[in-house]
Parts: sequence; structure tokens; C-alpha cells
Amino acid sequence: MLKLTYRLLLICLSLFSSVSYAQVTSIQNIQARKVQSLNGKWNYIIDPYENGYYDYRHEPFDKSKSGTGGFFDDRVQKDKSELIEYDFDRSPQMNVPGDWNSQLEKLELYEGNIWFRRKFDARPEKGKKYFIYFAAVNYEAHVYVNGKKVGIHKGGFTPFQFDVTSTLKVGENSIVVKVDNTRKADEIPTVNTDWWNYGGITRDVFLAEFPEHFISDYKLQLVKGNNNLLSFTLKLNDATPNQEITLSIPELKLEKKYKTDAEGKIADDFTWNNLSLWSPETPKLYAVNIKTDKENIDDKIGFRTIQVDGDSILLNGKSVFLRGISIHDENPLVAGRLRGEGDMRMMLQWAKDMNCNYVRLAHYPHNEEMIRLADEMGLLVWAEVPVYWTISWTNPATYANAKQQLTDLIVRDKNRASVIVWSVGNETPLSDARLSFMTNLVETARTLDDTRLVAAALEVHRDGNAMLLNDPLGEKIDLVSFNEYAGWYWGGNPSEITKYTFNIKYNKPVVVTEFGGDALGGFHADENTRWSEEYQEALYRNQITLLSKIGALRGMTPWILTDFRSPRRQHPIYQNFWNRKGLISETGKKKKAYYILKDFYGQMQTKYK
Ligand code: GCB
Repeated sequence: MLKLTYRLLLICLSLFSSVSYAQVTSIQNIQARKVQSLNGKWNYIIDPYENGYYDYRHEPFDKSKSGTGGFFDDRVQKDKSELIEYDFDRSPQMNVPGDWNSQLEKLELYEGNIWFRRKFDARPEKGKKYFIYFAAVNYEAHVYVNGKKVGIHKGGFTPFQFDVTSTLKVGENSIVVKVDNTRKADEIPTVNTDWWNYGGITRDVFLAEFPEHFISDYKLQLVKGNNNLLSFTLKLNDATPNQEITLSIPELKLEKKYKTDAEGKIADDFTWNNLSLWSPETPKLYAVNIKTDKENIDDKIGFRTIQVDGDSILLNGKSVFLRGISIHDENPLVAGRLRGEGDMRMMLQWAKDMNCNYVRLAHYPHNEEMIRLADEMGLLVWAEVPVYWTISWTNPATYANAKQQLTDLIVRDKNRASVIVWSVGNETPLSDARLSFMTNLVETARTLDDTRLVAAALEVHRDGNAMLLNDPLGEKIDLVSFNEYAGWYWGGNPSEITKYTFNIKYNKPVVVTEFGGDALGGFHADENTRWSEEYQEALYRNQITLLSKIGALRGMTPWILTDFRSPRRQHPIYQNFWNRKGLISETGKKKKAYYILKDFYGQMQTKYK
């Protein structure tokens, strides 16, 4: 009976998710397509009670079953007497992309709905396809073009697009987006996190033009464990057979011609010698071109292999130590999310200056540009989805959402050499339901991409002076990866933590995903005074001693590169809405612990040469 209800639920869900909106599953490498940027100033209307969506009986204006019927923008245009207060033309503007919290003081802590509108000119041509593409909107987006609803999307950090071919007009067009960043228990992430819930259209928006049959997705990577075997797959947006495709890498004098099969796909593994492999020391990227008679896509792709062998991690077949640091998508110096290349370079350069060869982009997919910069600058990447803490493990819709976010992340970044780990979550509490949820995500990641490692940030459990790592999820993933806060949340002062030992059930490489403690930049005291730089420094020194007891230790990403904003962090003197575990303060000052880690990484660099 239960099973039947579950099945029915799944059927309903799949019906809901396909509510006649035209969403293609993916569009790889949007920057290389024919796009018109819709970034810039957008008008906005703050709508805390959702009066633009619900009438005074709290019935949605949009009552049609398919969800594609009229909505307030439509009504405003048709009937000026209703919702007269919604006057986009005279409403203020804000920057898109951009989080709203940092653009308007009264929105700093706002969680709710804001409507956005932008007008733009278009010259749609017959026989072409048009999509509105959003690189990310946090969290739920309802998108309307010229008064017609074109789609709904949930998930704050991954791209999505809607087909607007039939809605787009020659001349002036209007796009309206209702954005809701309300935290909800059944969503991914759930209500409880330790980061700022930045709302808005936080990443690029494009109008993209395509031929009728186009390349929606491709992947060119080395096969796991083989430094000469390239694997090329490609997919059209539909099942057009015999489409001619040319793949070329001029620098290698590589040119291959293909025809799509009956499903509109190509799959080919082929040997290619003399590849200069990508690594943090030599982040070699090749100019890659993929062409049809109607399309021409440029990319820059690096080739490297990553695998585990016993307790070693092999990069291009050679044992590597991951000298890492965790990073949030936030600028500590200027409020808000990282705004573009300059901000991103600053963060990654700080990591490089600390002798890092690796970053953990926690706890959700960061901007695609960040990953491309990591490719270019030579930093390995742990990429993660926001399956964080206490998710609704038994809700099938919640699982479907997590799976979609993971899928979209992998599709977006699978050609990036820097990404070596897909992480399916962080510090999730043990239970059977959680194990099956997480195991399914692990399997999803492996099915979508068998060239990288799959992991999750687990927790240690204590038994006297032993730290146990026996989470059954450890069986399913490639790394022993865990967060461990001895010396901060438990275990006494930093000087006491070296008494601990580790009891790790799995013979796999150990990569510690977090440790750390808060320090207010510029506050100096003795090693036993919490919040002081000296406390944090001692904590790092002793953590390194403690972790070095683990024979299989192959890397770490301490928490965290910079101080970051979090509504959970209320201490009136030391925090003021800042998590102070950064090695760099909110004024860009390197704290004492920064140099401890830099020193240790310098030693590891020599050891693993
Ligand atoms: C953790 C979480 C991270 C928090 C950190 C902290 O374990 O994974 O998101 O910010 O601890 O500072 O408590």
C-alpha cells in the first residue's frame, strides 16, 4: 500500500515537473553560444505578501491547471484597474546579476518575494530557437515573457532555461521574474544553514539563439586511469540523425568528423598520444572547437586523470596531496556574493598564495566562471550540492530536487579539468532514510560522470579519546572525508587535542573537509583565549599535528579562507553576524593561522614533488 502511494506520488511529481513548460535538459557552455546579455538594471517590486501572485482570497491569479495561464503582469497590461499599485515603469531598479541583500539596506535580511522586470529588444528569426537562460536565481523563480508564463524553477545555484521561441516578438519584449528566497523545510537546502540567504537573480541572464537542431551537451575528457584515451560524447537537443559534427583541437592537429546516430548522439573513445596533461603546476588548456554547419562552439579544455588507489589519490597517475581550503561564494570585503572575475580571482589567488593546489567550493555550486578560473589558475576543485544538515530525507520531491541540482552541476562543469570531486552533501545525520537518499545521489553522480571521485563531507563520532569514522556512507564514496572540530566545538583548548586518535573503518585516502575555529582579526591574547588570533593559530598548529597521525591523510580543506556572513553568528563583540573562522578577516588581513597552514602546505609541496 505504502509502495503504491509512493508510486502515485512520483507519478504526480513527474506530471508536475513537466507542466507543459518547455525546458531542455541542458545547454553546455552558454558563454560560447549566440547570446544577448539581459544583465543590467532591472525594475523591481518588493512583494512580501505575494499580492502580485495571490488575490485577496489567497487564490493564485493563475488558476489554470497547467500553470501557464494569466498572471499579474498580464493583468496589469490588460486591465489597469487591477493591481494598480504594480507599476514597473515607475519602480526602482537594481543590478542583475546581483543579490538583493547587498543592494538595498532594508533587504539585508529579507526573505520573501521580489518581482523583477526588464524590457529588451529582440529580432527573432524564423526557423531558430530561443531560450531565456539563467545562470542562477535564488531560490524559486517564476518566469514570464510578454505576459505568458514560461516556467518555474527551484534551486538557487544551478542554471536553467526555458524555450521562448513562440513567445518572443520582433521589437520590444518584456521579461518578468518572481523570485522567492523563503527558506522551506522540504527544499535543498532546508531552513537551517550557516550562510547568508542571498536572494535574487544572482548570476547572468541571457537570451540565447539556436538553430532548430543544436548541440545541447558534450563532454571531452580522459577516461579514468588512462592518460592517452579520450572520450567524446555529444547530444543534440533532439533525436536528429546524421548531423555532421567536427571536433577539432588545432594545437594537437586533431580533427575528427562524426555523424549523430538515430538518437542525435555521438560517443567515441579514441587514443591520442602526446597530450600535455593539466595539473596545478601546469594548468594546460587546449582550445577545442565543435562545429556543425550551423553552430561553432569554442571551449578551453584541460586533460587529466584522477583516481584512488588504496589510500592514495593519483592525479595523472602520480600520488598527490590536496593542499586545500574551503571557500564560500561571498566577498568578505564588499557585502554580497562574488560579483565577477575580479572578486573570484582575488579569492583563488589568496588560496594560491597560501600554497594551495586545491579548493573546496562549499556548500553549493559556485559560479561557472569560478570553475573556469580554477582551470586557468591551476587549482583542483571539490564541487558540492547544498544537501546540508537535516534534509527531508523521506520526501520524494526533496530527493528529486537534490538529484536535479546535482545533475545540473555535473552537466555544467563536467568539462572542467579542475573539478576532481563531486560532493553529494555535508554533515548529514545518520539514519536509514538518509543513507538511501545519499547513496542514490552517489549513484547518480557516478552514472553521469565516471571520470571523477564522488564524496561527501561526513562527521566523526567520539568514543573517549578516539574519533570514529564508521558512517556507512563511507562504503559508497571514494574518500574518507569528514569535518572535525576538536579544539572549537569540543575537546577543550587547542593544546589538549593532540591526545585524540582516529579509528577509521575504510582503507581509502583521507581528505579532511573541515576543521577550524573563530578568531576576530586583530584581537590578540594568549593561546587559551577564544576568539584570539593566537587561539586559532594554536588550533591550526595542533590540528596539523593531530591529523598527521593519520597514515592515509591525503589532503584537507580547513574551514575557511575568509570570514563570511551568517545570521546564526550573533556574538555582539566577536561575531556581529560574521562567522570568524576565516584565515583572512573581512578587511583582508591575514590572521596568524594563515601562516601556519601556508607553512605546512609548503612542506607538503616539497614532500609530494
Ligand atoms: C560546519 C559546517 C559549516 C559551518 C562550520 C562552522 O561543520 O559544515 O558550514 O560554517 O561548521 O563554522 O560551524
